Amino acid sequence: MSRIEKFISKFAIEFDYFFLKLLPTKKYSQKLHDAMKYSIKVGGKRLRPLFLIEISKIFNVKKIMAFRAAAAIELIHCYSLVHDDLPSMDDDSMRRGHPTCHIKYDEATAILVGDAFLTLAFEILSQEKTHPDAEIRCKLIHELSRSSGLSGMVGGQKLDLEAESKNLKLSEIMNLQKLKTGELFRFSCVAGSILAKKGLNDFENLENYAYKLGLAFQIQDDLLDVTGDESKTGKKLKKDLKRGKQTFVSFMGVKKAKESAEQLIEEALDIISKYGDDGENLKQITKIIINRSS
Ligand code: GRG
Repeated sequence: MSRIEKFISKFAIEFDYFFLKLLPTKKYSQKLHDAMKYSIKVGGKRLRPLFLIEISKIFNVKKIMAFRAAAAIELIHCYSLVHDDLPSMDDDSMRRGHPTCHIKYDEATAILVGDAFLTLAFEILSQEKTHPDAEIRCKLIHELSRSSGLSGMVGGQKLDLEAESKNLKLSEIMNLQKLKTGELFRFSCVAGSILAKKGLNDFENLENYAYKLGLAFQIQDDLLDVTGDESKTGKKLKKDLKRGKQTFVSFMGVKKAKESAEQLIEEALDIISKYGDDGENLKQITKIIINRSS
């Protein structure tokens, strides 16, 4: 394992300890509580929290504030995966190397796990511990709802479901992926600047960085779907291929897709070079996006 890989897996352990403690202790339903814990404990790379926290470090944001905003984005991500795996969506039985939530429990429980994660994310952002300034909390809530809702991930998911029966242009695939995947990365990348009360310049810079990162991440995901190893990704591969779904790889081929992802990462690195030495760790993490195998 490289230094940065060790750093990332150590981060995931520290983050998960904090993350699990944010789950409400009052158990209205033992089964729902267990299913929520299960969906978190099966793991995940925690990339969205990692980017949020590393960018927050550049702006000297208090650790507790960055961790709480990071928990909010990871809750949205976890909700989206639980719902995406449902029979009415992607119909998957394995995720992160374990049975999906609706297989382990049942469909109704999985729907409620997603709903509970989604709402808990906003509850966390609305609390004073996230930031003493109500205007900042409100801005975080605004940006997270934008990223996760109709003009973000939910909108992208619907376009993706409809894409199975359509012949999309490359620009349409890019737009779909920008919404479905890129928007959550957008929140991860701008949250630190909001918490630190930075101006529009940093916000837009980081937004631009996030879109490049998100696109490179999605291209790598498409590449892994074709060339990856199921024992490493922890999920079924070659699904897009079997369904005849258009992806960056089906459009450009493996070689061009790889080159595009590398180009996007170069451009992303260029954007954050303005943070100098403070952004060194972030640079290393940015490169991991296209070097990952899971
Ligand atoms: C159900 C509203 C709704 C949205 C679902 C996230 C999503 C939208 C669908 C999941 C399927 C998919 C391939 C999404 C693209 C983004 C992606 C590759 C998610 C997986 O993210 P990782 O690799 O997962 O960060 P881990 O398990 O490491 O957290």
